[in-house]
Amino acid sequence: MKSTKKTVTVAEAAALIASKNSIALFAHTNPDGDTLGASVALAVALRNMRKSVSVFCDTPVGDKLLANFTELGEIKGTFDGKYDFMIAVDCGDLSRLGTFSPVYDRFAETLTVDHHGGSYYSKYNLVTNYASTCQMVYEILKELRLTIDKDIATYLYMGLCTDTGNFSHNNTDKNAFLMAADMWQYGAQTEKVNRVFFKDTTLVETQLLGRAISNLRSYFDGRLIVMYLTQADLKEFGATLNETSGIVQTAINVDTALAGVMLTEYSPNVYKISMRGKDFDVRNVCNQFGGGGHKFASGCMIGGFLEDVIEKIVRAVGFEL
Ligand SMILES: [Mn+2]
Repeated sequence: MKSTKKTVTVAEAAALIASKNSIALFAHTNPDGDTLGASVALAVALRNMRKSVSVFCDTPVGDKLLANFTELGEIKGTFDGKYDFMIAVDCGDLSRLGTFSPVYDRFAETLTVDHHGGSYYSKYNLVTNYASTCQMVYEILKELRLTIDKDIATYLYMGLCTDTGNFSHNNTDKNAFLMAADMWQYGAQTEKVNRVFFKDTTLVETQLLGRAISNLRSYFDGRLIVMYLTQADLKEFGATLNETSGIVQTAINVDTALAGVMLTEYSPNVYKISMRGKDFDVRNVCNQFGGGGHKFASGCMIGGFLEDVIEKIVRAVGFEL
């Protein structure tokens, strides 16, 4: 716990960063394109200022990302060395730093750069409600008058593009499009970022999607769409649980759907449930089963035989529709 916590402006954050020599950056646990893009862009740019910078994340970056974006390979999973300054990038609260939370919390000189409008857990807090943390890093780099090369632009674009859902979520505003234009001008590999984050799938992921679609059921005139995969399905394709993560989107994409539900058999007769809502509060439903999340993107675990679990969900959703 920091005894004094203060809010800082972009200019103040930039001045703080400029005054330090060795800096540790922390991406959040289970990293997304924004935390990775923002921290690596900041690291590369600050090294051009002759600063010593390391990036830490408690979760390994996936092979697909590493193969396409080589600088992500520099991210370290264990803490090392001494630093003058620590920055938490895209972390709405201290727990988002995962296993690095204690080391960060014990250190005096810390700065949050985040857009979730969350808690103030650092000594200095640069917190906005921007669409992405990469937009905040862009402002810091401009303040420091650092050159933005094509790699930095690619990483900044990565977070902008992923946190706006490829410029489709309702957080996509004029500033997001203007920054995209700037990144394109600096040489960002926009097509590659789009392909890796929004198009590429593995063969197994596509096979699982096909099976889940053939298992699709519609209830309440299509207002609830349920899809599922059993352990036998996963085994048949030699798949792991995290290869099923995007499938729920197919359920909620049905135009009539207010709720989309994906059940994956996590262990025998235990189902991991992902729910998405359109103007329908799925968190409320997941809460009833001890889960939670966001209002329109939530999850829970339910034990039982497949048909019983589906029936429980249909009843709980039907009650709220
Ligand atoms: Mn973010």
